[in-house]
This record gives sequence, C-alpha cells and structure tokens, in this order.
Amino acid sequence: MSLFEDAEQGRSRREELCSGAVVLRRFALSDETAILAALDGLMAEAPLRHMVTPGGFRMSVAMTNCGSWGWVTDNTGYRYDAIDPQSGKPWPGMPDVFAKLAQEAAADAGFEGFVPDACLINRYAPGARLSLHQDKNERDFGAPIVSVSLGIPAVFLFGGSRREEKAMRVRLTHGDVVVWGGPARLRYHGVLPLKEDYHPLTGGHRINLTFRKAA
Ligand code: MD6
Ligand code: FE
Repeated sequence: MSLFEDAEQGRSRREELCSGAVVLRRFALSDETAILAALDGLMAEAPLRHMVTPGGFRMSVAMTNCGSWGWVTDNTGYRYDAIDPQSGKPWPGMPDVFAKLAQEAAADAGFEGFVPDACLINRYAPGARLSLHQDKNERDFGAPIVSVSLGIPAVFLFGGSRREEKAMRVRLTHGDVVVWGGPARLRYHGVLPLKEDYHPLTGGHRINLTFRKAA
C-alpha cells in the first residue's frame, strides 16, 4: 500500500483528535464547485462584514450566515438571530448542498441525524485570526458542530475544556472537515494568524463554514 494512496484516489481519510472530535481529510472536495457557487449568491444577499465583540474589538475574520439562525456579535453580546442586523431581513436559506454535506460528515463521524439550522461563514485574509473560545451559544450541546475548510491552509488550535490547557495544532487545508461533539463539544479552540498563500478557487483567502444546531 502506498503512503499516498488516499490522496491519489481522492478519498477521505479520518484522523481522531480526541474522543468526539475527528478530522475528515478532503471530505468536502467533491462538493467544492457547488459550495463556492452557492457562496457567491449568499454573499451577494448577506455580505461579509467585520463584527464587533462585546468588548468593542473589530473581528479580523469577516463573517456572514445562512440558515434559519445566524451567529452575531455586537456591543450587547453574542447571540443567534433570525434576522441579519445589517439588512433587517432573514438570513439567506441554507443551500441543499451545504445541509447534505454537513449531515453526511456528521454521520461519518458517528453523529447520525444531524440537521443544522445555522451556518456561520468565516472568511480569513492573511493575518486574520480567531482567539481561543468555546462554542456555547447553542441551546443544545447534544448536537455536534461540523466545520468545513476551503481555500488556503490554516493552523487550528485545539485545546482542552479549560482555557489554560495547552492546545494541539492541526493544519487544515482545502476540503478538510472537522466534526466535533459529544465529550469534545465544549473544548477551547481557535485559529492562528493566517499566513499568505494562494489557492486557485479562493485566491488569497481561507473560508470556513461551521454548521450548528442553534435552536
Ligand atoms: C475556523 N472554527 O475554523 C473557526 N468551532 O475558522 C471554529 O470556531 C469551530 O472549526 C467549533 C467547531 C469547529 C470549528
Ligand atoms: Fe468555534
């Protein structure tokens, strides 16, 4: 067996980070064209924007949402909102190709029946970063989170259940999907400042989609 067999055959490969968290390498690759086409439409309806944290800092990552609920932050705090505060309209619907990919990745990781109602779209330019945080604005921690990486690589920080615990570094590249739930659901995580790079489909950017069951 060749070491590079998975890559040669375009197949996905599974790497467990800890109990409840798994990286499905290249899992989203076969949907790349459909995903990026859908993103163009979504971003025309609900443009990317740099939100402000409750502490008053402008986030370096540009964000938007699709689905029934969108994650937002402003000077009043973090929340899920059915309305895009910038347009006053509901967020764009979640494309079928997104929902299907998220459900299949979750099932592959052992979380059958995942039906996301929120998709946060993050765009990183070189230098953009996400500091260590827990995802805890969702109502039910029983559902996993499915995170899709597209475009240029990033180093994902995967820590413990306390902020002080040393974080693992996981390089995520185009098409990788991280599924995260059960005993791992409240682990601290973040993204190191993005290095300059180029990807033929996203240019100088990384795009991350995180699917959640918010309500
Ligand atoms: C990112 N991801 O990869 C940011 N959260 O750009 C997240 O914050 C995240 O990838 C929960 C579960 C998986 C994630
Ligand atoms: Fe997160």
